[in-house]
Amino acid sequence: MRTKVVIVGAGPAGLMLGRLLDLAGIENLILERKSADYVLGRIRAGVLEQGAVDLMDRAQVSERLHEEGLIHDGTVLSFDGDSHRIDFAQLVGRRVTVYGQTEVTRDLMDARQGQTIYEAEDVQLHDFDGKPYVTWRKDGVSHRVDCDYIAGCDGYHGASRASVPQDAIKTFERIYPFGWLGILVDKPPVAHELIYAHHERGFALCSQRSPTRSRYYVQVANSEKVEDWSDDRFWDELRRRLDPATAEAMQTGESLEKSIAPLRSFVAEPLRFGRLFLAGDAAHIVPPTGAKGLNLAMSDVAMLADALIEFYGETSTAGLDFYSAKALSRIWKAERFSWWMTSLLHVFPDSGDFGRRIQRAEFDYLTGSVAAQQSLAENYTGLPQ
Ligand code: FAS
Ligand code: PHB
Repeated sequence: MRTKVVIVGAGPAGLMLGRLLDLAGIENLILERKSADYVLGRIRAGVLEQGAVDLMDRAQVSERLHEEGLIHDGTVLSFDGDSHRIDFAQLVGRRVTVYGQTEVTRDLMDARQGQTIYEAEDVQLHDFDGKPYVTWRKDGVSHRVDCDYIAGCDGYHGASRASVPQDAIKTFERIYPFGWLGILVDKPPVAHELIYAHHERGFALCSQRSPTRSRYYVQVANSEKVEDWSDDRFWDELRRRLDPATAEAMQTGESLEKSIAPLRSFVAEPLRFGRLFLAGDAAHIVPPTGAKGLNLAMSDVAMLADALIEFYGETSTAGLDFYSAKALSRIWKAERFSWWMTSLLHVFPDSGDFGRRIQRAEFDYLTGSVAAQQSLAENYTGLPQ
């Protein structure tokens, strides 16, 4: 078996890359460890930058996004009950679209033309410094595919980055002493736009998926277990972290999904190893505070697709040679913003009184400075590629 590009992972990064290569007539094969239903069952991101929306347009999979996506001109930051709206449209002339990652993944799955092999076990990458090939097992049968290039889109715990020799890769990591307990509920959102709230008990986020479906998060210690959080306990804790009017207005109900996500900042360098390229969460992780994870994955694969299209079209390797440096430049700016938003809005157990005063001063400076708000707005709505 042979193909041009093997993509490991059928999350949003792998599926988007596969779609862009399909449209360019570049043969590719996606290998995914889990079932399609399992991939769709993971509840994750919810906010798309304009760049990601434009990429969905380019991939010709944006019809439902434009019908169902919720365009937001701004967001609300709340700090110990003081609220301030950041008006993206007025500050930087850009906006974001609320559209769940599950829906992005579904749209890309439905449009997939190339072959995707789900429940591919023990995917292994071989000889990506020479003549690359990938092996896997399915239903007890071993398989091999030879290829020109491998795109590692298999997330933080995937096989691709793990296949790189330790002395060939450098990683940068910050693990936060807390995670996000998230709940999905079929109740109308408590507000028209997202609310990011800092409270002495911890961070809270009021997000949404549609006019009838909401997504909420509370910061919890890393030691917390989701089974210890009944729906009622979640709603009580969330209300305590919001201003009284919002807490009063919130409609609660039975959770459709409830899970705890750990928070970390992580970057691997470089992103190219011979004929293997890393993209998406395989290359980097951001704390979800800045809504960057999915959007970074989209911008990575847009760059990688352009580089592969250039190679197969003009036999130029310029895009491939420059992919790592170009992607990392944007990745590190998103890492900085995600770290900054997380530092501003979460309670850190070891920050002390001085640290808490600095957070309050950061919020007061932000809400009093148009320049600071413009900086937040241009980062949140997405920096140029
Ligand atoms: P993904 O992890 O989505 O996809 C990788 C795929 O590779 C998976 O389907 C996996 O099954 C597959 N895979 C793994 N190992 C494999 C192997 N050995 N062989 C074959 N396939 C393999 N971002 C936000 O912006 N907002 C959020 O609120 C948010 N919440 C998150 C919560 C959690 C628990 C996690 C883990 C991430 C969250 N993110 C959030 C970030 C998330 O949205 C990612 O940025 C996004 O899924 C990145 O997409 P991919 O790079 O495709 O990686
Ligand atoms: C979400 O809706 O899941 C979401 C929105 C914004 C974030 C993180 C998560 O910053």
